[in-house]
Amino acid sequence: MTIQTIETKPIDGQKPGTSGLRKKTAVFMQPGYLENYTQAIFDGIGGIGGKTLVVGGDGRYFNDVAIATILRMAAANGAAKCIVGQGGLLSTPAASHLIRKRGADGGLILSASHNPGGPKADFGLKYNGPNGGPATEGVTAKIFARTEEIDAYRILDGGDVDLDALGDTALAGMQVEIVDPVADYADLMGTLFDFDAIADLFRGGFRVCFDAMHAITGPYAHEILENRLGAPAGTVINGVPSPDFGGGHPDPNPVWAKALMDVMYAEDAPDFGAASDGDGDRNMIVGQRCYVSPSDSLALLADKADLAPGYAGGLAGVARSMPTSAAADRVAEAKGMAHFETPTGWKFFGNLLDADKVTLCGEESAGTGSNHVREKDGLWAVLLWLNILAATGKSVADLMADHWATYGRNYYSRHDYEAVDSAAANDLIANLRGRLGDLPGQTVGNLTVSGADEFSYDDPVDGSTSSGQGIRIFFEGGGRVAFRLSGTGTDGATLRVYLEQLETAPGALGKDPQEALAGIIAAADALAEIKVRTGRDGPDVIT
Ligand code: VG1
Ligand code: CO
Repeated sequence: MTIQTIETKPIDGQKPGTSGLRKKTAVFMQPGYLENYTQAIFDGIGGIGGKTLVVGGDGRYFNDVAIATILRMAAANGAAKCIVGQGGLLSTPAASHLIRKRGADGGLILSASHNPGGPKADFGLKYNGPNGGPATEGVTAKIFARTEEIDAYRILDGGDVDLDALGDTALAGMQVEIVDPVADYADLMGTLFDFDAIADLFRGGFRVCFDAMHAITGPYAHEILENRLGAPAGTVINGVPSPDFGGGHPDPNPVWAKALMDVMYAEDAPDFGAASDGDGDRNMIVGQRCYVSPSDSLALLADKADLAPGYAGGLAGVARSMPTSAAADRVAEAKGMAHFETPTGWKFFGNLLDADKVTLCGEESAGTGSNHVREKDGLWAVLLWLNILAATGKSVADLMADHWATYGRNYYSRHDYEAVDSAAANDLIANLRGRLGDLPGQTVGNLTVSGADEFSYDDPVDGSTSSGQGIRIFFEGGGRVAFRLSGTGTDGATLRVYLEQLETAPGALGKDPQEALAGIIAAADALAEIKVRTGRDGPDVIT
């Protein structure tokens, strides 16, 4: 095998978004596309000579072929070692854990997360740093800059690694270690949670339905829930990862996980339901006829995490992304904990976690996690919920009712307008931006605007500023709407409209969120002219 230096030219549009580079699979499969981006990552992080990298993905179409290319490039660029999940598989949180556990210099995670997979769907690649977390904006800016000036990439002219064979092998001068993708992660979960108490819960007949959505969490959930905790076989459904996720959309929300919602709202529903996404970092929590919004889930976990052994000493603080509801803030304030509001994307939590300013983090998009890794973690959230259910003996519905009675309820919903014309979406945001100064004091329907701004984040740890992170409009009485454009989509623009209304009156805590938010929803449309500007009658997806 010899090292080849292949001449290349910059390819337009290789700019990482909210979480790495995501494109149509066919785009990623174009000659040189993956190679250019991979070389730009290696160059952008200052070269990989002598370094150790973790490599793995969610198993979607092109995962194995892409890993073979990445390994040949890593060897040609002088890496000392690659640690690869067997079969090329690693969930995003398991990859984060492996980077940290092995003291690796970073990792490459192949996934487009909740986006569908397959030859006609999406593929993605992201770089995580030595702390196990997604590259910070400073690093992604360097990677992007390299994509714009790249003139060559290095790759071995051959050499394949059997991704299925556990153990050590070599590729040219680079060591390759194929590891069990599940074992280390499952062991970590055992150190955080009271597995005996959860196993007792199962022995007592407590029934769970976990929908792996044909994606990466299948093997993890089988091992942890069924093998280690003793839940009956069949607890995990859709548990075998497939390259196109069974033709489905592996996004754990009431729309795309409707089959699970139907199970959980049936007469004979199990006690607890959950689902995870393509790469295993998201979670949906649903009790018997009781869907828990991700923002509420974060708040409840922040309130009760100390019931689990890993968090028995209490939490340093809690962070949420800007669009996430303020429910977690209310818990933090009541408990005297620090709380932070960051831009969308897990990369913004890394510094806060590294500096021990927070222990728990969450996003409204079904992401929750803690300082145990530097990614959000779907199964972790499920296990923390199970630990809390075991410790309290209460149902999900009772826990939520108690929570709202104590802290009030932040009614919440997100309305997504997908594949909108990009120019129209950008104009909508620009129009709002231009009017921010005039909005305070204006009335819309029976709501009065109390404040409006464009969210900008000053990182308290490294002093960096991230501006342009979404438009926020606040109303008197605890209402809010936020607008931003997705950074993970691959078709036109996706407009996300985040709607929230605080309610504290004891008799008004059990409403349907869409009804409770009707005034905010109408105000959002009136202020942003959503229907007129997008040409849509209503959102494509409501979560
Ligand atoms: C979305 C979510 C965001 C999440 C990101 C990556 O980003 O809104 O909260 O961090 O996906 O999650 P955007 O830019 O489309 O709104 V994952 O599970 O897709 O890696
Ligand atoms: Co994901």
